Amino acid sequence: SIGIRRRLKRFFRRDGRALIFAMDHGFEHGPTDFEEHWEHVNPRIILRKVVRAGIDGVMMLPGLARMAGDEVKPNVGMMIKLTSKTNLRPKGDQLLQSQLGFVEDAVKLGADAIAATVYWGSPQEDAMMRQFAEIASYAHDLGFPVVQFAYPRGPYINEKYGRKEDYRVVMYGARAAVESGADMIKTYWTGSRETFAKVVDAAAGIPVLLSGGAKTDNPVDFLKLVWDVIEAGGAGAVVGRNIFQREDPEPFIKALLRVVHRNEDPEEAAKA
Ligand code: FBP
Repeated sequence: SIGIRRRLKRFFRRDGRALIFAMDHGFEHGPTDFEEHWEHVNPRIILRKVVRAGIDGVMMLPGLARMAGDEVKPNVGMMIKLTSKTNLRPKGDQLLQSQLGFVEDAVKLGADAIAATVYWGSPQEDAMMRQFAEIASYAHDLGFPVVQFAYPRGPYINEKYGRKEDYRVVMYGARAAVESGADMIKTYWTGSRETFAKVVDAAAGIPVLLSGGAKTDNPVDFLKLVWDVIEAGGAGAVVGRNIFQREDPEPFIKALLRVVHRNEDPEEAAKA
């Protein structure tokens, strides 16, 4: 619908690319993720910084949106994620994300898009698929785009492919996201431009964004990774730890924006 298309555009610049800040870690990993730079455990402080640096969009769970959503200026896309899991669960039970909020809540909180994770290949795939279908059906009815964090994981994937980042696995997850109705996909890096380009192809025109991952010691290494994603036809990145675990995230975000939107060489972007 026109509503879905208009809202999706709030995240992307005219080049069709976006840099989105992710901040669901306090729930999904636990507050220890913020200990690298403890000040950023306060959502207002870090959101103010990322918005000031010119970020295109932000992603969070409903509670932080309610508390600090007013830091997200009207020109910044707001993505509200409705599923998660805590790291407190036994490892074997962590292959399922549960729904912790509802589409209507997200709409009331000013969301421009609704996000949900699916662990494709998990023993709990059935429940997650159904959960995604319910969220997507309702959101689409109301004219809201749906973002799928398409994360293949589970024992069978490890057994058959060795690692969840194998491009055949990531590509499968991206394709499953498309076929289950996602309007935007967030997924893992496959290790090379060639393989990531296949993931982008499998998504058949639905934008594919990189899921940031653990902070790299050298900031330029992360800029290079994002540059590879862009060169492979990716639509940008959703980045958490590589932003909020840095002492001074603002210049780093500006460098990321130059790589994403101006195809600037990572070394040059880092210097500017
Ligand atoms: P990062 O850039 O820090 O990796 O954030 C992206 C993200 O998807 C978060 O939204 C989420 O909390 C986390 O990574 C999940 O990571 P994992 O399930 O791999 O531990």
